[in-house]
Amino acid sequence: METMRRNPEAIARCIRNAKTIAVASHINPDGDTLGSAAAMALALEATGKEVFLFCDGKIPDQLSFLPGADRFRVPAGGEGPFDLLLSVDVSDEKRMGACAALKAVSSMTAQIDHHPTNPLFMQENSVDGNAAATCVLIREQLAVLGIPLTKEIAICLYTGISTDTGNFAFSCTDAETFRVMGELMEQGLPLVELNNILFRVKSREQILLLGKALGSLAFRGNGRIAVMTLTKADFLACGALSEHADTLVNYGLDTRGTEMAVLAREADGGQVKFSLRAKNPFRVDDIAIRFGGGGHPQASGITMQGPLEACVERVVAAMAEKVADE
Ligand SMILES: [Mn+2]
Repeated sequence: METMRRNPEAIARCIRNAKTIAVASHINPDGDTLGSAAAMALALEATGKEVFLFCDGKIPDQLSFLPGADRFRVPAGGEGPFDLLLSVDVSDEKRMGACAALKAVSSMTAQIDHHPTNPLFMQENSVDGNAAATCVLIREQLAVLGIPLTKEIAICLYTGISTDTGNFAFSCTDAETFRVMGELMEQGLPLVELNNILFRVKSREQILLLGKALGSLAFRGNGRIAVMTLTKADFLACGALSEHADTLVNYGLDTRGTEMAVLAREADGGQVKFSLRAKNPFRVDDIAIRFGGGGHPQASGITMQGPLEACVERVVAAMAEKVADE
């Protein structure tokens, strides 16, 4: 697949020709799509453009510190017209959600993105599947436009770069990531403060639920599979919601000697939600598919009808079979 299609000059032409610009983020917004959009708004407004921010989804509380976080609107009809619609970090048109309707009221459409599967769904596309984050491409875009960085813009770009690289730990992290980071640091980036907000501070519910999850931790398959379970009663006791359990499965996977990890949680309607993880070269997506779920080779999910323990036994048996095969 052709992944190198950076075209900041084409995007710059679109921007220079536009006065009113709608910037669209993707559904279930993350740090990269919101950081990209917020940075664009700050930069383009500094050059006299009129910028409108759109996102079909709730801005996560954790990202409410972003400059302009309160400016994102869900399109409800009646917006525009705009000279340009620019989507950022949106891998395909479906991921625009309600923002897709803005195409019809925009004279020109363009996008900046870093997903290798992007089908280039706008009129002008600057897409590089090898870039660590869309925010890396935004930095390049601003350079081509001749718009200088500011501390506020640096905060936005750091948010996207740090979250999409797993705080500079994922394999997408490359030399360009750190070259851009060097420039952001020169703007007085408050690194420690932002790192705390994005990667350290947890809600009380999350920490209490972590205690329950670790209390349930068991090792199966000769110690190569970490299994954790959370019941409805656990969530109730912690005052926690299902989303507070989202990253807990990693504690199982991070345990030395484990190749796979699973976290099963009781959900509404008697359903059980599974988070499956594997260390390369092991994979769990085939197990997830077998039980009606899906996902990535090393990170998948399943939703099954309970009861909890019977479901866990079936999934763990499938995992044990795979680790025994190696
Ligand atoms: Mn991204």
